[in-house]
Amino acid sequence: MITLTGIRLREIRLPLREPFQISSGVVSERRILLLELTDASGVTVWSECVAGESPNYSPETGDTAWLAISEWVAPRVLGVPFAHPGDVHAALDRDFRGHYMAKAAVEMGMWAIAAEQAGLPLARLIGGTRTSIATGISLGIQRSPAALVEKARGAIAEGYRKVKIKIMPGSDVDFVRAAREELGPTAPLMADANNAYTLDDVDRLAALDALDLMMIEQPLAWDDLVRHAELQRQLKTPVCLDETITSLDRAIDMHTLGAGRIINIKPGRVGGFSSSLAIHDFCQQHEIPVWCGGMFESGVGRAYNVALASLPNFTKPGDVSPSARYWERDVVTPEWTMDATGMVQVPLREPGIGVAVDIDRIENLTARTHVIRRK
Ligand code: OSB
Ligand code: MG
Repeated sequence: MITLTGIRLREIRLPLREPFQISSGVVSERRILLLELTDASGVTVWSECVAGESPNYSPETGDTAWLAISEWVAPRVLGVPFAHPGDVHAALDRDFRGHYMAKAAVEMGMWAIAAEQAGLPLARLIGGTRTSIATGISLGIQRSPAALVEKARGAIAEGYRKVKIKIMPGSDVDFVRAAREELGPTAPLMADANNAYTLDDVDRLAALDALDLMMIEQPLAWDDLVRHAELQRQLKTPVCLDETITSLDRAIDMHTLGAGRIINIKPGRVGGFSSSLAIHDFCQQHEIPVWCGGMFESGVGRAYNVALASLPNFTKPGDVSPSARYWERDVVTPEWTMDATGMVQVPLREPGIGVAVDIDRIENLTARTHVIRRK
């Protein structure tokens, strides 16, 4: 039984080692929302809300999530007994539209509480079978093709099993072609446009189609399925959807319409673990590969991504890079590391998420906190 007695919201500021540019914006310092959830059994867990600094990826931001958790999510769960964390999604879905990242932060924490109560690693509680997960890197838009080639070459030398190249009009075909030519025909390359194109750009996207990419992620609008289906009919490269897939129903729609052949699952984007598991299972039944996306999470959010990526149908490398790719120093111990073959270990030694927060460091980084108790 899970019965939350309190939620502490906290915003920390964590500077990235280098600014990260995608087609829709740039970020150099993360404003990260961390949660501490306390259960009536005495268990306290940490979770993370993946909403960004501005609404350029999804309509949510850390500020909207702060409001949504305080005003609408917390009152629905505080003091309410849940027999299973799988029941939380429905309670947060009923007559409550959107705010998936806000909901996910709480829902996922409740899975971690269940893991602690069951004495199981989170990965095993949710049915994960892997002991390590394959890792890729997401490279922001660079100044020049040469600068991109240098970064991509370094990433492959470090062991990364997938190199995702952010693209936008003006920084696309020449950049990706340079990487393909310099790194060779078998280098595991893909591109992510974060909605930078329309169907008027089919020629540009067709030029990418000739570069043997593993996939092209979310080329068209953030909430589009119909045009992606039209595009997929014209490309041999699989289209992978990210922004568009916010629920199991959207994953089914993608399959029905032929709008893509691969899904990037980010548990925050789809409202949490129940929804992620449902999408995972649907995709497994329909032979649609999935992989775990990233939102530049701290080591706390990363723990949930690693657990999720240990499920069997996560067959492509995830954007689940080690701590040092993002931060001078992470907020958890141990930090997340990757071996020379591009694998991250799934923590299986202890119950729960498998990392501890460095509370002194977090206190130093904290910009604001807010404690919510049952009214
Ligand atoms: O589109 O996958 C994306 C980061 C922020 C917002 C959107 C995206 C990303 C990434 C980062 O690609 C991946 C990572 O966390 O390493
Ligand atoms: Mg993406």
